[in-house]
Amino acid sequence: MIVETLNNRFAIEGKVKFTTGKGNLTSLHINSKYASAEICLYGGQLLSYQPSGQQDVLWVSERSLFENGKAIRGGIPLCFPWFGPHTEDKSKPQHGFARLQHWDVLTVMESAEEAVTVTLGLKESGFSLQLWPHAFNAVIEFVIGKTLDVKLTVTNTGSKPFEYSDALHTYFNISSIASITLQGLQNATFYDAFGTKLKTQDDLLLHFNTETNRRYVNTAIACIIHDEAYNRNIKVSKTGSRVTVVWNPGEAATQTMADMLPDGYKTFVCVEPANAYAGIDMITLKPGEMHTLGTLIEITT
Ligand code: TA6
Repeated sequence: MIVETLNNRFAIEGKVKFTTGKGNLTSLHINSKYASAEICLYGGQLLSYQPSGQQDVLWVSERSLFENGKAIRGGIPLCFPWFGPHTEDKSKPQHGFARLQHWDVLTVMESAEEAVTVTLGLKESGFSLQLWPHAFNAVIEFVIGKTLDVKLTVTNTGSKPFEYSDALHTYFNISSIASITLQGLQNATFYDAFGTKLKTQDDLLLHFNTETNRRYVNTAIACIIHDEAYNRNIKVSKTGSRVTVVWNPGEAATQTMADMLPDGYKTFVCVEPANAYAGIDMITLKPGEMHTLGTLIEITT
């Protein structure tokens, strides 16, 4: 749908408007009482969430591509219907196809708490069916207010059961990877990247001195990013998720990524509510069933 039509249907004077952004992709800009935000319809991807008086909570790479068929590096990429590489066919896109598709705007509403709620939808298409032969209805809901509430709900609209994994692959904007810490995963068990050996985190706080790529399993509790230089803590709660992925590529791996500046790794950390482990934490839906993966992001100083 063209920007003018979207504005005619969904714009709210002074609060919500659609524009054509980088790479000719359509973006939705929100200015609610307590925060501003930008959502790109390509990928259904939240690119910015900035509570008043704060640095942006989300990080987007200065070198990110904004191009059909390529993932946007930053914000909250939606990983669905698989997380990471496809288990059987490595030629299929990493992290699934949801972040490579244009999502439809379903609703834009202002709520009594002076937040703005936006829902976007994605259904099976010729493109998706080639990659994953299932009928589905995915809805991503963003509530932009004093806090940020994000929910990805997937319904099986087909006639046979399917299995999928998903993640809200959130890139948090931080002052410096060397000085932040992450709390909430003490005693949790994790796999290093795609490793098969289960380890336990003994420490209360996770520090980032090198490339970090951990999948914590069977953990449902909130994580807190402590960022002294930005004078804030970011609390990341979640629902419908048993895996938390924590990722920062560190210096060496960043040099191999064309869509990142050489020092890009220094100013973000990914903390990702997920159901992401093939064979352990997949979601199975029978026809008509649905599942919601959610995260609530709050600044606590
Ligand atoms: O969430 C961590 C991870 O799965 C890493 O293995 C790393 O590759 C990252 O996601 C980014 O993936 P992307 O396909 O966006 O480059």
